[in-house]
Amino acid sequence: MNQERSHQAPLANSRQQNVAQLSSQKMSATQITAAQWSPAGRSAIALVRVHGDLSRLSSSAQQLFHSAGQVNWTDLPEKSVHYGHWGLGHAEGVVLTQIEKDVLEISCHGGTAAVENLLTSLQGIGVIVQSWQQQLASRKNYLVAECTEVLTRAVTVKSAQLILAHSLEKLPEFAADINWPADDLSRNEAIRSVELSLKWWEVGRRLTEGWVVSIVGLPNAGKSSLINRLLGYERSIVIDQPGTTRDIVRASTAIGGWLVHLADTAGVRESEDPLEAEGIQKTMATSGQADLVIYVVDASQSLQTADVQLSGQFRDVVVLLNKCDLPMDRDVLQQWPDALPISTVTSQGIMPLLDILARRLMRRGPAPDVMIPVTLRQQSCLQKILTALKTSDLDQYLLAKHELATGNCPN
Ligand SMILES: Nc1nc2c(ncn2[C@@H]2O[C@H](COP(=O)(O)OP(=O)(O)OP(=O)(O)O)[C@@H](O)[C@H]2O)c(=O)[nH]1
Ligand SMILES: [Mg+2]
Repeated sequence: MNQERSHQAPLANSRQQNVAQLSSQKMSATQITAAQWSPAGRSAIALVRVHGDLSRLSSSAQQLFHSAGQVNWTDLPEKSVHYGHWGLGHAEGVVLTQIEKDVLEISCHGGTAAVENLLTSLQGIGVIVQSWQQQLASRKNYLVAECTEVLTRAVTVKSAQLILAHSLEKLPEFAADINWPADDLSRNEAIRSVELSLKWWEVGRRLTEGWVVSIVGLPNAGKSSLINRLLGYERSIVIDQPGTTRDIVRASTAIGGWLVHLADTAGVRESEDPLEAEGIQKTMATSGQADLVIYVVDASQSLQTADVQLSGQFRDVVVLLNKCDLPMDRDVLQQWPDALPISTVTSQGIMPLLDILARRLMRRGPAPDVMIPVTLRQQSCLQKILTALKTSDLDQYLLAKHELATGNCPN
């Protein structure tokens, strides 16, 4: 395995194998494979896909499916649907759909046992059982399979739309075109296009990972009240006592159609209490790495030097003047004349805040022709293509394009 591939981002579910690992398991064209395409766990129905030329199975395989219409399941006509019973003994009611020549879908009861039985019986007649990602990768264009796998991890419609339009529909086409730019003009254009694409990697990786937004401020400013208001439920404890939140309280939501991981943190102050001090340390560490910090000021109190110092410490920060339902301090208003006044009690300012956050996370969408890398592997291949274009290295250009298209780095 090469360096790039060993740096692939981990997937949320251990059953979901990274497509990059799959190219090493090349299936021969004659092999027949089966995979569960519906999620594991409890459900009313499940779906197993069988890929390959079923007429190659031995004649004993025919006994596995007792069709109501007396058909032979290893030789079904394309686009036909058949009800019957699967297996010997206690037979399971199933529906077989021959989607296309070499693709058969078996719908069976959900849960673990029915699917296991089905897959075990298929294994018994020589079918190779795989994960759906393996099956997809061995059948489709490698890069298409990789982008499709990423697409399944998008949790918002907007993220899925970007992955579809800017990765799945752009990258395979770009990787397949191995023409070296004919002149300097087209080479410069290619360089610009790849450079632009690489800039979008920061967005590309967040389409599935999400953005981290940390809520920071002095004790009692209203940070926990704000996370609860943004989430729409009482995630964090709120009481009128400074130092309530100690550990970081995290929760995820969608803001403006983007996946956001909110972190409510411990109010920052000098503290003798080791537990609180530890919480404050965590606040600073988490917030230093966040994509965006929401800094909450209690505007009903007089101006605090600590607020001015602390709010200035973060790279990307949105300052909020909370408790605007109460009379606000004049010095506080003068200190942050452009800050958004909000109230977590009356919800004033919450909708404008959501708009501000959405715009800060994604200032503007990509132009229609931009390709967005969505895995570290894709980003690294594009980087190699860029270097090859800049150094006029045709061989490296072709190698990097080949690697992007196939997941294999030829030595
Ligand atoms: N009037 C008013 N009170 C608020 C508002 N937001 C929060 N509070 C009150 O302020 C107090 C502290 O709120 P929290 O949300 O616990 O504040 P915090 O910043 O999380 O405090 P720590 O966890 O101690 O750092 C509570 O009594 C809240 O009800 C607001 O917009 N207006
Ligand atoms: Mg709190």
